[in-house]
Amino acid sequence: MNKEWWRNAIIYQIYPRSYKDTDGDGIGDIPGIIEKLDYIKGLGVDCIWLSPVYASPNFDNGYDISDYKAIHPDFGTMEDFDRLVSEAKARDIKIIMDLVINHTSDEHEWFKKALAGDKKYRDYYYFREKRNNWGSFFGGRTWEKVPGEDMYYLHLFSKKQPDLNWKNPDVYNEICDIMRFWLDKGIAGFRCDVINVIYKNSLENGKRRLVLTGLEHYLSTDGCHEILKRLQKDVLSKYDAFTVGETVMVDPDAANLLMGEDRKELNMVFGFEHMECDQRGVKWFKRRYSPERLIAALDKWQTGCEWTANYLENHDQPRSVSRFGDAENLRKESAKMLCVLNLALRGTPYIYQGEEIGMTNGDFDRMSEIEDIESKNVAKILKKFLVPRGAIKKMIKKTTRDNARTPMQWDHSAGAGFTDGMPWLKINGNHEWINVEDDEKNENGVIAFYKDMIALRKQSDALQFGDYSRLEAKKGIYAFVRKAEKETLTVLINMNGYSEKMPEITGRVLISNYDRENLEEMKGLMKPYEALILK
Ligand code: TEU
Repeated sequence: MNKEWWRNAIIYQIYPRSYKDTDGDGIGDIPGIIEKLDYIKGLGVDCIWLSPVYASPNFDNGYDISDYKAIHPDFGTMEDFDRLVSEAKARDIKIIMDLVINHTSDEHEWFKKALAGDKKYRDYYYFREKRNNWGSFFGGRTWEKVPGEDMYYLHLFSKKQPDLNWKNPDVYNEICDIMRFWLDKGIAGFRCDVINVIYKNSLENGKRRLVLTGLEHYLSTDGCHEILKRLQKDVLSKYDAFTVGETVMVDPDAANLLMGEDRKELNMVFGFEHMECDQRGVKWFKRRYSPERLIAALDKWQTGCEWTANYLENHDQPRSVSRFGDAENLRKESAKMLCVLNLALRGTPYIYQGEEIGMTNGDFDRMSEIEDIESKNVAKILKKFLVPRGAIKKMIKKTTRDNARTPMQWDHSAGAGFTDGMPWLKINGNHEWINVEDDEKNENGVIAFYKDMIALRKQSDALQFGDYSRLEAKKGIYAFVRKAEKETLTVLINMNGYSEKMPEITGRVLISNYDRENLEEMKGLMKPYEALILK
C-alpha cells in the first residue's frame, strides 16, 4: 500500500450555507470559511471537503448546479474562492470540492436550451415519450413532463435535477473541462456525488422493489466503471488529484471494484451500510438503534475493503450523538466516544462541521421550519397515503437531513456567532451551552478531545496505516487491534448506554473519554459510552 497524503489526512466537511455568515444575509459564505481557517487548522485538519458553492437555484442547496464555473453570490465571488484556496494553502490545508455530475439543475443553460428544443442539448439529458417505472431517491416517480409536449425527462432526484446522459461524448467532454477548471485553481480533488449511478445501461422498466425500482439498470454499471477510468486517465491523473466517491447501495465487493488500487477509478468511497443500521428498508422507517448492528456493518467494511472512507456524519445524516449516543445525559462522553470510533478505525476519517463540539439534531417544532427538499417531498407522499400528521412530523424530525444542516454554533449569542441576520435555517436553542467558544475554554471539552485524538493518530503508525482485527467482546463493546510493524494498539469502545464488562486486556491508556489513568481503576467495567485506546 502506498502512503499517499489522503491516507493519513484528517478531512473536515464544510456545508458552506451553515458555517459562518459574514454579510448578515443569514447564509454562510466563503469569507466566513476564511475567517475560520485558523480554527480548522487548530483542530489538526489537513483537508477541507467543501459542499457545493456553485451557482444554483438551491432547491437542493447547491446539489442542483446551474453553472459549474461560477460561485453562488450567496457565498461570495470567484475572488473569494481563489483567496480561500490560497489562504488554505498557506496553512497547509488542501481543498476538495463536490462534483455533482449525475444531474444538473433544470436552470442550467444546457437544460434550458434542451427545453427550448435545441437538439444538441436534448441529447445531454434523457428526454423520452414513454416513461419507465423507476422510483426516485427523493420519493415518487422519476419522469417529469415537458410543458407543451408529449415528452418527459428523467430525474433520479428531484424534478429540479434532470439526469445527464453519460452516453453522450459531449457530456463527458464538458465535465472534463469543468474538472480541469477547478483543478487549475489548485484544488486537490473531488468528492463525487452519487457517482455510481451516473451511467444508465438502459431505460427499461425495473423489477418492482419497495424502494428505487429501476436500480438494476444504473447501479455501478460497466459504463460507470469505464467513465471513472477515463476521467482518471484523461484528467485526474494529470493533476495527481484525489477522489472520494459517494456510492449508494454498495457492499464491500462492489466498493472494491470502484476503488481497488489496481482499478484506477476512485481513491476511496463512502459506503452507507453502517448508516443503514437503524432503519428498515428506507431511512424513514427507523428501528431501534442497536450498537451490535452498527459494529457489524463497520467490521464488515473494515475486513472487506483494503481502505475505507470513515464517517459518522455528513450533511445528509442526523447528528451522531443524537443517533448513536445519549444527547441528553452523556452528550460529551458520547461525542468523544464517537470521535475515537471514527478516528481509530482503519481508513481516512471525515469530520462533519459541528461534530467536533458534539452538536445534536435540530430542535424543530413545526414542519414549516424544515427546508430540505427531500423531507418536503416525503412528507407530501406520506400525506397522500393518509399517514396522520403527528406520525409524519415524528418521522421527519428524526430523520430529516436538516438535523445536520442547522447553523454552526460558534458562541452563545442570539445568532450563535453564525449570523447577525435571520438564519436561513433555525439555529438550535442549545447553542446557549453547546458552542465552540465555551467548549474551547474547557480543557475537558469535546474540541480538546478531538485535538488530542487527532494528535495521537498523527504520531501513530498503527492508527494511520496499521492492520485491523476485531477482538471478542460483550455485546455492544467494540474491541479491535490496530497493528503496524512496530506498534500495536488496542481500541476498546463501549457503545452501549449502560456499563458493561470489559474484555480481559492489559495496556497503558493513551486516550480515554473518562480521563482514565490506568485500567485497574475500571475494576473490569466500562462505563456507558466509554472509549479508550491502549498501548
Ligand atoms: O446524496 C445522495 C443520496 O442518495 C442520499 O444521501 C440522499 O441524500 C438521501 O439520503 C436518500 O434518501 C447526495 C448528496 O449528498 C445530497 O445532499 C444530494 O441531495 C443528492 O446526492 C443529490 O445530489
